Amino acid sequence: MILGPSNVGGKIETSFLIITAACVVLLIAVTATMLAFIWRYRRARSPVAEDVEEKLGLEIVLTVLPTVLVLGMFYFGWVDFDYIRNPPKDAMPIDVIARQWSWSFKYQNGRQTDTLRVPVGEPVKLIMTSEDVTHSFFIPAYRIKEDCVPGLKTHLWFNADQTGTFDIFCTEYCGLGHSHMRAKLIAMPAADFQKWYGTKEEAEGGSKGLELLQAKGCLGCHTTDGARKVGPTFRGLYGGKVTVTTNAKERTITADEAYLERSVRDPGADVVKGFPNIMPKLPVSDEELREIVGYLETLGQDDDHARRNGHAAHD
Ligand SMILES: [Cu+2]
Repeated sequence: MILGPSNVGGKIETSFLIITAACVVLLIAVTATMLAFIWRYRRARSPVAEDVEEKLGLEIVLTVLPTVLVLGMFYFGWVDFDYIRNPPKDAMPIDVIARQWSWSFKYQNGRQTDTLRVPVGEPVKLIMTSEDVTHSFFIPAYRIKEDCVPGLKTHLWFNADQTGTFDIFCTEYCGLGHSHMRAKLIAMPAADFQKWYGTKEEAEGGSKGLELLQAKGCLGCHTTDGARKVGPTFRGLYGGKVTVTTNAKERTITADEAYLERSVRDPGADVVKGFPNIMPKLPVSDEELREIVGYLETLGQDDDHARRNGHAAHD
């Protein structure tokens, strides 16, 4: 049994290696036999074809051996598949919500984040669905992958064996922002996890607005630090000038409260120059929208960032 960063990863790795080893042995055996036959039955030595007599013993061996081999592969595959498909009863459930183009993770106590945090050494069950199109949840390091389908609940489970940060990808092409649909899995020592899980720690600056941006998955496409992603950064957005396309006409407007609210409620109304019109409409209540816009205002105006972001400069 190979040890990986998760229990499941090690099992898949073991099955994979057993099957690969069987294939290598077969390849060598078949190739060696073929070469021996080429030599043994070369024309110079056997110019005339001989009648080949039926050899029952050989036929039985050639039937039984591959059957045993294939059933052996099936056995290893099935046992691990069964293990991987059936989470233990005490596994901690976490809801995974996929949407264009971000992931949300919702814990039993109502906590919602854009980073999947799990305790090492405890089984975790992911209950997954999608809000729009079909996505696929993939943790390469753990060798697990499952589709997220709208209207359907699918699941995965694992037990993190080691602490660490691992990539999460969407592996089902789901639209223009697909390649940005990434998240992180953080496997933490159980005590640290309990501390994080138990305290309703406030996000940077104690902002409810930032928490909402994380929970709604906005930060999958936008940043708060000035970096450009699929969408414009929020840093320096408020109060600055933005060049947008409205009804196929380009215009420069001030990013005020009304603009920010409209951009959330009706993302296609004013599309920022240099960015594709791909933002989905997210379910946001009026109160949540106020919190979000209030937080965006604190990120304030900053010409430098604004210019880098493709916004019109002030001069
Ligand atoms: Cu996706």
